[in-house]
Amino acid sequence: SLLLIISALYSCKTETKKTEVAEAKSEKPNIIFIMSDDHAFQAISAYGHPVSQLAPTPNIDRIAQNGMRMNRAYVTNSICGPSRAVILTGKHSHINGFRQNGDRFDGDQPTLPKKLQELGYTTAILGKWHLHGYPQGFDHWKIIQDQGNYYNPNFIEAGDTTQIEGYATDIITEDAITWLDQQRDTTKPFFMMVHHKAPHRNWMPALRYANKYDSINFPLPETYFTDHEGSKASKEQLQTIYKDMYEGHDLKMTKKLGSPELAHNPWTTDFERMTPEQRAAWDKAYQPKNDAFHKADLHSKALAEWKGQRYLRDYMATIAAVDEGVGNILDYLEANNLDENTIVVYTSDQGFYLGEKGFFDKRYMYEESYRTPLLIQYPKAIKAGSHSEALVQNLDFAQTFLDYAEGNNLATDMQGQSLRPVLEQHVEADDFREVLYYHYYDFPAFHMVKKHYGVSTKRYKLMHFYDDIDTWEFYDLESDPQEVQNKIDDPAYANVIKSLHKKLDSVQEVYGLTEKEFERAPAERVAREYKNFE
Ligand code: SGN
Ligand code: CA
Repeated sequence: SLLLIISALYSCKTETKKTEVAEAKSEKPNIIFIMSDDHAFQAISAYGHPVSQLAPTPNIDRIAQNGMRMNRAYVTNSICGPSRAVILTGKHSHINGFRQNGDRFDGDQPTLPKKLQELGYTTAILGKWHLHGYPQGFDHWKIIQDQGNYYNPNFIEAGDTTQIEGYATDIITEDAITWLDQQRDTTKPFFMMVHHKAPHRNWMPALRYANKYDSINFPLPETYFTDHEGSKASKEQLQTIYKDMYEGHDLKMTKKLGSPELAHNPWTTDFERMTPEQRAAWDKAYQPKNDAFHKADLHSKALAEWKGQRYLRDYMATIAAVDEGVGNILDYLEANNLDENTIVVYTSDQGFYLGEKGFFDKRYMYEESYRTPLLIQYPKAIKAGSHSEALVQNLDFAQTFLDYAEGNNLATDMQGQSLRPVLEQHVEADDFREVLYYHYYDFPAFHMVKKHYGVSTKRYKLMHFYDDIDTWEFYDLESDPQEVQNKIDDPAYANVIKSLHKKLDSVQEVYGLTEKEFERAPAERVAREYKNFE
């Protein structure tokens, strides 16, 4: 670059030279990776799903307008900690060692932020971490403790835990902007991970949004009352909205008319952490709607539908603050002329159910939880308003960022692919990748979704559920996008299924799966866990 030439010509050992070289270096793009927790693509208006059209996300959509919307982005393992470990390492769970929530991340292994530091980046992470242990490879970090709480959460910074008064989403956004504006080393390109707690369970909106969607009737999915015919693995879960949500904790229902006292609320801390003022404002927002519910005296199907509606209203209202925070970050970049040279990503650690098949939560390899939103802007290289149908995965982030940071040579043992050819439209979507591999291990655990693995192509999906079960499922997404017709025994698909089995064997070999990855949990433990959740 010109600056490098000038500094080479003069090659004087002064302060000026240092800054010039640093500025030349900082032509490497900055990277802002914004990831929310459990944000369904159905809840981002850029994706066009009917639910999101009633609760739009105009700021998150700006990233799609400025850049690319990826319509077929997936995770390798639809659960929090594992997804984060995959993103940090560019390696599948069985290689990075973090297979399920509660595992401990081996922070000594090579990671994306460490490699970016080697390439001259300054790095930061703000918000949810959930990998246990402290972050490595970050010049600055301030993480929410464990799962965190919406109100007055604990944060850990430089080893000290402090409770901070305020709303988690707002605090994380503010911390991100403070780092950008006042704390980062401005002589270096930066990599910042902004990891929201929202819209994770138990979906507590900011007070200013507590009534935002009260008058909206969100459409409940056609499959809301499915009986899971053809899928034993779907029958035997504990994540059905109208069966498994806790009335107080999740649905904020009260015990009786006229009282603010919450119904079943096993984890009291979420509400106990509120200040008296916050709690009073909360009750003011919720009591009228809870009283109206008591008066309506709903039962069976009507009650189940009411629960779905309450869930969607809270979930979408929780996202309102996330959207606002994304807007603040984009505004900051634009106001400070940082937008042109910054890659901004918006994604989630996995997808989420908004009542499809009656579900909340995630974990399954079915589309709603397997697929994740992915919007990327980088005005220098990505065409505004573009979109892609390429099969991409959270496994690909590390290599993508290293590619843009000119660090391809540092990515050799990673297992993804740089998305650069897709983002810059140098490759046809169909030529980018043919199959994706998925593997979920978190059983027995919350919601009791069975262990499973599988492969998917653009059109087909083959899955094997194992542990206290041994069943295969196969779906044709073209004729059955809701994945309610398991065609594993349909002779019309015999050849397709055979070829998917071959693909499965070959990706498992390529990715280095061993026998150990298919181990079952001891039967007594499985039985005990089912009992715990009864
Ligand atoms: C908590 C939630 C579960 C959720 C897990 C994992 N219960 O335990 O519903 O599946 O987190 O979520 S809660 O009521 O305590 O929030 S993850 O995103 O961290 O993987
Ligand atoms: Ca999550």
